[in-house]
Amino acid sequence: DEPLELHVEERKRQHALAQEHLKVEPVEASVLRHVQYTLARRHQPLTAPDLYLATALSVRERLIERWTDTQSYYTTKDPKRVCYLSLEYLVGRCLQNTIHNLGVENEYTRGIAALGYELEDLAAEEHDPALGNGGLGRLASCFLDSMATLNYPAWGYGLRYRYGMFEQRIERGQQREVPDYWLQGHTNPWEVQRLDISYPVRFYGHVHAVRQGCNLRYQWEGGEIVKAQAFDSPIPGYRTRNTNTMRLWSSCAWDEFDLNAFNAGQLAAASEARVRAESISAVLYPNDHTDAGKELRLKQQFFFVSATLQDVVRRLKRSRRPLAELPDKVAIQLNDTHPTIAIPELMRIMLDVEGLEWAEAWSISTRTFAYTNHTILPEALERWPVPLLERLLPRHMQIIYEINHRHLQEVEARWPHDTERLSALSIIEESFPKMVRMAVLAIVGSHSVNGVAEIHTGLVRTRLFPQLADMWPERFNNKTNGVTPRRWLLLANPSLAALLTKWLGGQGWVTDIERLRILKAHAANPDLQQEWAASKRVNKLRLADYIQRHCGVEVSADALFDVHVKRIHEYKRQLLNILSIVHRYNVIKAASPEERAHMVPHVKVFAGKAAAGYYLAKRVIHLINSVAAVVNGDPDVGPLLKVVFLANYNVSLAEVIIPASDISQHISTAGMEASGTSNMKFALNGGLILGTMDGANIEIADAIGRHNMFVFGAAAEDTDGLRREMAYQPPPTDERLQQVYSCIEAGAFGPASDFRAILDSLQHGNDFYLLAHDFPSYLEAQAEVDRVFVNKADWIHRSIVSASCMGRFSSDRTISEYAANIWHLEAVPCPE
Ligand code: H2P
Repeated sequence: DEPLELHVEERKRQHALAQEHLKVEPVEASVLRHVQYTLARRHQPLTAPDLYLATALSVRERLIERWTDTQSYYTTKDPKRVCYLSLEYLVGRCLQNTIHNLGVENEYTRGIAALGYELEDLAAEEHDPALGNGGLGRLASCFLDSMATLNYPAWGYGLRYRYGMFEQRIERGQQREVPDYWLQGHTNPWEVQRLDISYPVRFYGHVHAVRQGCNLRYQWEGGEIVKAQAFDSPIPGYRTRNTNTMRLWSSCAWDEFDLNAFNAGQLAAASEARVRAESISAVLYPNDHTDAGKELRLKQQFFFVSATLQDVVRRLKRSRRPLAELPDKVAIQLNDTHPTIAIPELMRIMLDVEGLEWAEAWSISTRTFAYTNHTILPEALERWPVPLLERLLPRHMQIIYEINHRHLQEVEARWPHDTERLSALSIIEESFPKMVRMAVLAIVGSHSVNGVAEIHTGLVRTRLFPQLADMWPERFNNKTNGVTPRRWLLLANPSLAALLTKWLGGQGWVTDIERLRILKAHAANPDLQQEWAASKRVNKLRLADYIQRHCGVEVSADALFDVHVKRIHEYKRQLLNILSIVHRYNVIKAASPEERAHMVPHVKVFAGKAAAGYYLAKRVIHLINSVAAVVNGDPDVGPLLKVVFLANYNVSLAEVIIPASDISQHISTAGMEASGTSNMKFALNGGLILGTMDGANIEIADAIGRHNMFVFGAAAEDTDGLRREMAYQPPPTDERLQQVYSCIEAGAFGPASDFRAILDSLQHGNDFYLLAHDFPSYLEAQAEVDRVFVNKADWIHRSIVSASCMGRFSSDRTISEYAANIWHLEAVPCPE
């Protein structure tokens, strides 16, 4: 045998050779090499999709170079790492993000131009993977970008859904869901299939007790085994060598094919297990879908968590460390309750596989896990039926009972005979059937519980889990969300990015948006104002072009662009917005030519998906499109009002919409939106906010000055009282709102029956979301928007001030706080 060192030396030499090669090979040559040898399309004409793929493969080589270096550096240094467990990621397109983070944009822009294409056009060929529902998934991707940029040794773990969030089409004004087979038609150049990394994951089966000395040990046996196969996506930091890993698990059969069944002539049965196994990572669940496919969803959660923990434990063992050191080497962040089953699974591994005693295992586990809560909406607080858990994960159910038993003993010791407290604090809800409250399990089993904005954390403490906060006040903390300035400013808004680089004397702002504050002092500078307005115009023209191409509606960039984009949900109140638009339409129709001459023309932009089973949300989409059809087709209204609904909202579309907004709406019923993150993106791009005092709007108002925002509506602390009053004595409906109802009922926007459910929810329901209550103050705030908009200098001044005061809302700040206060993590910069 040759000595090992020889191999190492030889590999070093090859590596240096490869690096030299990369350095000298011009971009064109590298891209064409991939066209010829990877895609094997030497004799065909060059098409944009081919060229995109070849470009991506060329960039990928540089990415992989950094990634493998980083990973082996981490292995040598063996620092503490963080594992971010999330069932959702909204990554967005990768090509330009990677090029920018690697700092090779000039080379690639020139190289691609030499081949006769524009880099941006090629970038648009990339399919935008939608492995998430909304803010929660996008936050996870912003976090991964920040962790890499800040050189934290971090892993993002998740599921590689074959079908992500559905593709939304609008047909006859209504949403139609089409499967989003994002992997179809091409290889995904941004992932590496790790055939060397896979784990078995068990379901069902039974628990077997064995006596060991005077102890009983439990073994989980039988059932069904599924294989978790790793797919890695390198996550590059911005202008740093550090390149982290997002590891997504894909499910497949442990035994590909049942040859015995096949030989016995049972053709379908032969591949049955494969089909069942593959269904686990087949589809992403929409988050407002409460009932469907409960068992499959729980299977997804356990599948992803089990593979992840096996991976974590394997890594710890590779570095020859005992499990007792786990909390010193790994922090695990649970993104919402979705991965909470990780707590009993880690306990099972430590107790049943590694033979630790309960007390030690529990101490290791709680010091490792931390949990983030993202909502106080009851529909999103997961509860799993005990019978389902007993069947699917019998050992875990036993462990959950044991955790609960010990936890309740502690409660009893501190508050003797307080049965009310006991039942509030129990992990098990004594209903029929009994349910496991995953959020309570997550809090009991973690050392940190955080909300995502100040007001939200307050509500988590006081309204959602007051008894738990009472028991462990030190566990609860706030980490206000943030967004990455790389994707949401540098990439999405090239004209504003260029302006900032010029006025701030360099690109330092990209990793430190606090620097934008310098601009505040120059907000009245006419040169800055003029350039600022010009940049906004470029973005508005880009969106106007998109609207023209996709909706066939012509809009003027002189109009006020008023944007409302996010998941369609009653609490986010797209309905309130469209009702106010009907009112605006009524006002325009009744106005004299002189009055019309003074009106501000508006373009109302909506986008967002409604969960497939969410009836009312889908009716709201229908209403928006029906109003749009009438308004846009009314020549009498002309350019004063245009309404568009842009189909299939996703990260890429957000990148076009956000930089173009004059106003964006964040108008949730106060107390219901945990944070919101698009509000941050809009403000950072110089859009003004029309919003309620909810979520992060409150902190944004503090940062930029409340007078630079248009605020309306009930305060969070008043909503309960208002609902009670309303139920006792319904107040009279605002006349303008009544007129809006009458128009809809009279069929102005199509058969009233189409919107009956919506009207009923407002008029005969309890108006839980307080639309009627907030309507007058909403109109007032809109009138104020119009008054300010006509004064261009004042408007731009506010726009500059808002953007320049958004420093706090970078996900770099958020991640630094998680690292310092929850994960206790050091940065590990990989040497160049
Ligand atoms: C949720 C909350 C938002 C929050 C986001 C990230 C679940 O996202 O509702 O208020 O900003 O998580 O913490 P969303 O509604 O956008 O799907």
